[in-house]
Amino acid sequence: MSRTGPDALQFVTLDEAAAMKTGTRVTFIPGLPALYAEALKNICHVKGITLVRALHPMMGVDEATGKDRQARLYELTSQTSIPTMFHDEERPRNVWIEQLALAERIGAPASPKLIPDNFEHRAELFGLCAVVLAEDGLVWNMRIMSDSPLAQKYGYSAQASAAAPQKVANALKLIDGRLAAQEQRGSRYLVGDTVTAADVYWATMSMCVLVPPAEIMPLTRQNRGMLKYFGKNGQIPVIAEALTARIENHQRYILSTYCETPAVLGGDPLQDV
Ligand SMILES: N[C@@H](CCC(=O)N[C@@H](CS)C(=O)NCC(=O)O)C(=O)O
Repeated sequence: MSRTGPDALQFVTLDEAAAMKTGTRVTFIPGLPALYAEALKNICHVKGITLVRALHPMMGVDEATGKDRQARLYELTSQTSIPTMFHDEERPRNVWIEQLALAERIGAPASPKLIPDNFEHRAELFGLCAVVLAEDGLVWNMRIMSDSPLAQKYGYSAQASAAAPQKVANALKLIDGRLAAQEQRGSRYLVGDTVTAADVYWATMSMCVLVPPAEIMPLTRQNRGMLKYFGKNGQIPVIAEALTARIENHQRYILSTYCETPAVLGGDPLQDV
């Protein structure tokens, strides 16, 4: 077990998580709302799934041992991205679409259905989620807007980077248009008349261009740089132009109504904003 303070949230190690034979375990970085991990946590929250939080090893080489810090994670999952999800003795799930299917299956019987039965709605849901979460989607393009070790993993080049803000804006326009059409029908949700995975994923991932207030996303020593960076993304002119009050209202509504708020992050909370 690892703790960062006397009352801090507990995280088991990756090895402990992998060795457990029952329960749902998801990897996180304490204090940091890594977007896909944060979104999966919110999905599990809506589904009434109790999570054991495990430590996700950071990229890079351990100074003491000279070894790749993610070697064990790679051994267990054949990849290194955050989050990985273990459930009972099933194979680990590393990709959002599989994690969502698992959460839907193991969620509490009375919890909202996040993947609609209606196939037209389902097609809309997975289309919207892919525009936000899949390769060349909104988050992917947000990551390559500037160069970094993470951006390099996602195909950073000067050309791809220059095209990224417009792609982010195009995704925002799609979401806004969708919300407007739904509003006309009298629905506050992206698909149909009830909350779905599209709302939960979008509301969480949209933080990368629209930072919610501290009542929703508290500040930590670990996340302040990231939140500042997210805030600056939202000020890039083409993105700022596409960020509507409708998008903001939907984000706040979904996060504060359905998700874990204020977000519980572990790490070192900061009082000052
Ligand atoms: N594997 C996830 C995506 C999660 C993801 O892209 N995580 C990034 C951080 S935002 C990451 O950990 N990348 C480093 C790596 O792949 O090693 C999925 O496709 O659902």
